Amino acid sequence: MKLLLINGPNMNMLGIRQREIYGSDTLETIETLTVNKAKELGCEMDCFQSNHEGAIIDKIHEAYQKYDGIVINPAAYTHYSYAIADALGAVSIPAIEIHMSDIHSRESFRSNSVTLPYCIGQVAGYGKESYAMGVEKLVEYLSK
Ligand code: CA2
Repeated sequence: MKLLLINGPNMNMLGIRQREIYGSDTLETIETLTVNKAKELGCEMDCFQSNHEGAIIDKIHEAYQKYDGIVINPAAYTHYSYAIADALGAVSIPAIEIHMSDIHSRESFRSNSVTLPYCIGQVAGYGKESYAMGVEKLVEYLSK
């Protein structure tokens, strides 16, 4: 199985700023941990991060007929990007939504996800572990 990991805006700043919320690991470390989890489960994984909505949409479109599943942390786009939500809906690739922080116990605007209806589920609040948990759930779903 081929999986794609997508991280949204500001995730390239992980480990550099706001370590009290998101921890001290860099995006590179998190990508490596996630790819290793995918390998453990017999899957290949490519990684992509962008601060631009259109670039994320283009990547989701490119994933059509190329990847079996998507692990996505849309970051702040989670809360308002109907365009990313539509892209996930358009390709119909099983996707799982990841958040490092518990978006349900932070500012009220963070608790709503417009992308979740186009995902098989959400893992939030377990820091970098959210990613590995998400890969497990996605592979379990794809193996059914
Ligand atoms: O908890 C998550 O994973 C989030 O998706 C992270 C997003 C936030 O907008 C979502 O509500 C929840 C923020 C991305 C990271 O932003 C940083 C900002 C400064 C330093 C490091 C990361």
